[in-house]
Amino acid sequence: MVCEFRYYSQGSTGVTYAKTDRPGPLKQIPMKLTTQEKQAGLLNESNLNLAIQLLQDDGFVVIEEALPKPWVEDMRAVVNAELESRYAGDEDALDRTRRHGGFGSPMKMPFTDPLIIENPMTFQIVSQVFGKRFFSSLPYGCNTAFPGSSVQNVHRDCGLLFPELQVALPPLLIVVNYSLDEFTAENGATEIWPGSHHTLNDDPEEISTLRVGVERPAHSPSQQTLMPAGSIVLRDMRTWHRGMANTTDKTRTMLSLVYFRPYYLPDNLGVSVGELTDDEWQQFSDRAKQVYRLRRQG
Ligand SMILES: O=C(O)CCC(=O)C(=O)O
Repeated sequence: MVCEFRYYSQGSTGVTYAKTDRPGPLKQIPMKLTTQEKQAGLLNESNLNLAIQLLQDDGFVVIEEALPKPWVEDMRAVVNAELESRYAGDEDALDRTRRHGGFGSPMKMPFTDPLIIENPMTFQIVSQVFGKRFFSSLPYGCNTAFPGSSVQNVHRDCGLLFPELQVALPPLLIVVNYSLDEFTAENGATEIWPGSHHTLNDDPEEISTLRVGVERPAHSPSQQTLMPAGSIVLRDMRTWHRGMANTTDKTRTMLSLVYFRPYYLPDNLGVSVGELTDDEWQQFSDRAKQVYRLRRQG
């Protein structure tokens, strides 16, 4: 069977619509970087185009081992310590969320490391899809599947902008995940339904809860984001997905930042980042201040 996918390129930098014919249903193969790309921390032109095409055709793309290993190891240790203090003495909170948890990032290094908040590969892709004035907000989150986590309901993280139109539109929100652990079937790698970002629906319950009924996912192909630590996943937030069971005795974590198309954002919107010292404020680049619309207080 050959499925016809619509391929949106260039986003608000000049939308062109092209059609790609790809055999379906497909299992997406994670992208691998060249040595030069890893050294430069940037995608070459053909991989940039491929990443955009996969994101737009399948609703997600996995870029393997995009972050330096020693950096990932340091970050994992810091994040695990933060998770431990967040849930110390509060196991009930985890049980209420099927042992899927996380925290809001502190506004200081290493949480505000440019590799996270202005990752060059992420910014290459997002600025092509949304245009240069895309925005986001801090603090960002993280998704941790704790040992003993159970399978979540299949859901979208955002709905369709105009469900009544019954037309699949380009993306409005993209979530970017940075894996700090290897993601395996055993530790609960996220399950994703390729192409489901373009699935239309008129079920009011589904529209209001973002939960997808059991029937449609059961009859559509899905795959897990099996990937090494240090990989990047970009996902159109309409794409069906769910957190899975972690049957190991170690946590499985990814950092999660959400990027938005700039529409409807007042030009003068600013996000107060609380009282920061001069040093803390100066660690943010001008680009980070612009993307996160940061405003200093105090
Ligand atoms: O941690 C994951 O794999 C996905 C979690 C998720 O989708 C959620 O918590 O909404």
